[in-house]
Amino acid sequence: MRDQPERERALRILVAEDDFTSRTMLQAVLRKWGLDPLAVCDGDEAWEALQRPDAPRLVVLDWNMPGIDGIEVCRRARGANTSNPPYIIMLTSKTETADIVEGLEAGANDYVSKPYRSEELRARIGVGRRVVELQSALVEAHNRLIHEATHDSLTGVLTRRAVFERLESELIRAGREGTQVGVGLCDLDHFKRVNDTYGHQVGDEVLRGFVRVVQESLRGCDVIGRYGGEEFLVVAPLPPGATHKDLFGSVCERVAARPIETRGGSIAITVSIGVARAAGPGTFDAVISAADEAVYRAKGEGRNRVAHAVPPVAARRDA
Ligand code: GH3
Ligand code: MG
Ligand code: MG
Ligand code: MG
Repeated sequence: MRDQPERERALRILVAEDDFTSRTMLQAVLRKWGLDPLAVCDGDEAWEALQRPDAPRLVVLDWNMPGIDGIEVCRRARGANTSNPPYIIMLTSKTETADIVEGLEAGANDYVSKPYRSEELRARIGVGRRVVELQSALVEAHNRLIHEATHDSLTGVLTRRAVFERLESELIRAGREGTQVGVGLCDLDHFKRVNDTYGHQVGDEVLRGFVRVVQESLRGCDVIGRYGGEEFLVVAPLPPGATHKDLFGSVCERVAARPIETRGGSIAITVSIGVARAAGPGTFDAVISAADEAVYRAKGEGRNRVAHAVPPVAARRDA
């Protein structure tokens, strides 16, 4: 059941109605229309159901109920900060214009008076269904675009811009918390030779494989992004008193020990890593240049190694 596509599954709909007979009849009719009703008999239960991660997106809501009333449920649902708000149809015996206005102003999307005509309720639920489906599609497209804008299409790691933003915020946080952030600039050794020997496509496979191997060494709080070409930037927050020797040392060793399997065969690679530490706002440019200089040193000293910039970059007083 869980794997069934959304479209084929009966759409779930929350029915909040305290009157037993009305609730039972409504459930029966909703089922007949191919919906999957979840029935509750008071406002508190309705609000609780709406807060669940798998909350129904369509709601038929009575006004007068024990506990919080339907109007309050609407207000709370509208006040909640969610990208997927429910579509709420108030179904109530209150028929005055002032009631309708109050219901809509509290956040209901639609208002149907009791006794309702079944075909009208069905049509209004159809409208709600279209709105909910459109909204889901928009949220999905939005999330996909955000992912595409922040992730490198070849390797799946963060883009240069996204990893820079992460570094900037980690530096500010470290300054506030009195900790440090390490950056490891990882530059594949003699990568041009891989392309020259095996071709660009195999080179691409090697870049993807390299990222997978690096990710095995990273902790949950570390991130990796593509700095450019065959260069990657790891941002690694440091707890007080700790160093990055273990982290970047293990990245370097693991890369050297794990040839990448490609369509051109198994390709052994190595990486040179320049590591620098900093904390506080205003240290961004300096920490990147310090890591850059350290990579240069690692290359000069024979590649396949980690070089550390010392001392840590100090925060600018004016920042
Ligand atoms: P060094 O050890 O000094 O870093 O040598 P290197 O060959 O790695 O450095 P160099 O800067 O000379 O070459 C980097 C190569 O990386 C050249 C470029 O074609 C290749 N490259 C950059 N981006 C990509 C990519 O997306 N895919 C592939 N296949 N190759 C890339
Ligand atoms: Mg009631
Ligand atoms: Mg390079
Ligand atoms: Mg290189």
